[in-house]
Amino acid sequence: MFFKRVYKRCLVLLVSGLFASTALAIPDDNATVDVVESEWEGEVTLTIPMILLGDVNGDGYVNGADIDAVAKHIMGQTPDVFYEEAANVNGDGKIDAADIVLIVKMILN
Ligand SMILES: [Ca+2]
Ligand SMILES: [Ca+2]
Repeated sequence: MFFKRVYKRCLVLLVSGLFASTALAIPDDNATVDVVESEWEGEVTLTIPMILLGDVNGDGYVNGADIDAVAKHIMGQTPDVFYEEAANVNGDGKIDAADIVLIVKMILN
């Protein structure tokens, strides 16, 4: 569900950048893209950024560095790279110790 939502949001944003005359719904689970008019023709290569839950620093791995980043975020510090959607592992809208617990479980499994 989470990946589907993120994927759709990224796709909608990319498509909206390609077509200037595109009518867009608000990107959410029910987002739709309607291309109203376009004179553009050609090939498109879409690079879809995917978010890996728990990979808070975006290096492709879930490990202690991600726990460190979440801990710093909770303590009010700003890590160099911090992906909030990846940090909110349980999807409750908050980034707190419960997410750290889940990241630890991901590492141990
Ligand atoms: Ca990481
Ligand atoms: Ca959370």
